[in-house]
Amino acid sequence: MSTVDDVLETVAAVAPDVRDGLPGRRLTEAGVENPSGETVTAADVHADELFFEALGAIDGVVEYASEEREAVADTGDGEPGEGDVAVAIDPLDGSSNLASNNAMGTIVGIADEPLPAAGEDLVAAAYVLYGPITTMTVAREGTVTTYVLDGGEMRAVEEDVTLPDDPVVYGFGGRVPDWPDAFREYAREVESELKLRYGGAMVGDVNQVLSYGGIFAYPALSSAPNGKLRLQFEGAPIAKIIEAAGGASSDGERSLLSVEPTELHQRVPVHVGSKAYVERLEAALSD
Ligand code: AFP
Repeated sequence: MSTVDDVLETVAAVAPDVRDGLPGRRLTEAGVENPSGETVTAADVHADELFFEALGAIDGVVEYASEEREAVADTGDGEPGEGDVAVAIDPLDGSSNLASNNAMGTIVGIADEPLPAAGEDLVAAAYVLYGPITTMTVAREGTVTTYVLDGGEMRAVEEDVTLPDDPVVYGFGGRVPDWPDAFREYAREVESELKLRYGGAMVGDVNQVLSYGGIFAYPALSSAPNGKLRLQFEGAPIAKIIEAAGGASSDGERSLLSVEPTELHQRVPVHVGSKAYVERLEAALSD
């Protein structure tokens, strides 16, 4: 079994423990901020500790980086060798949804280069969706597979997942007054064509786009030109999955997989979904 297989099976095995730890941490803040300056919940910390302990123990996982940790953690496996990987993880994406009992997720990027890695260096990416059913969607070797996690075991339920041809939903983060004019005009067009689906956790919103077709964006904001989402822990792994499913991604100008990594917690405007809507977005922003 490859190190990539080990990582994916370990994420699946840990996911039930993350889910089981949610009820007791529903309204508990950890009293600290993460490197992005966001309030960290006790559930964030718990998930990060579970994943670090399990993933760091895998032979071949030489680096572990998390949205909740300042720096890359060396897992003590020495210099990267053939087949070794670096793992970048958002342990609990959408943790502010816990208080309102809405969907959350875990996002994982698996790279064969040191972190921060470019999206093109991801050999696999996955997200776990803690929804009515706990599922895991994985992109590797150019194809996407969705699994149901039965007691931490991966059971494939959909192979070669692709975005539907006819887009149906959209979800845009940020506040309308904070959107740059060009994005606001684009959004007005999209709103007249698709149905709004925005739940506040990227994994849940992206899974709607993967299931029904359409576009998810957390765009550049007037107050935050690089948007809110992190390239390493959200943008690049999700782009890997959506592009492998026949969709497209963009930071407004180029695929998120082509964005140059400059630092571990760098933010990036994120637009992912059906190719036609991503192409229209890039045209709208280039005018
Ligand atoms: P939290 O993890 O703090 O809940 O943020 C979730 C997230 O990073 C991403 O999953 C969502 O798409 C986005 O932020 C939601 O941001 P808004 O709360 O500004 O809509």
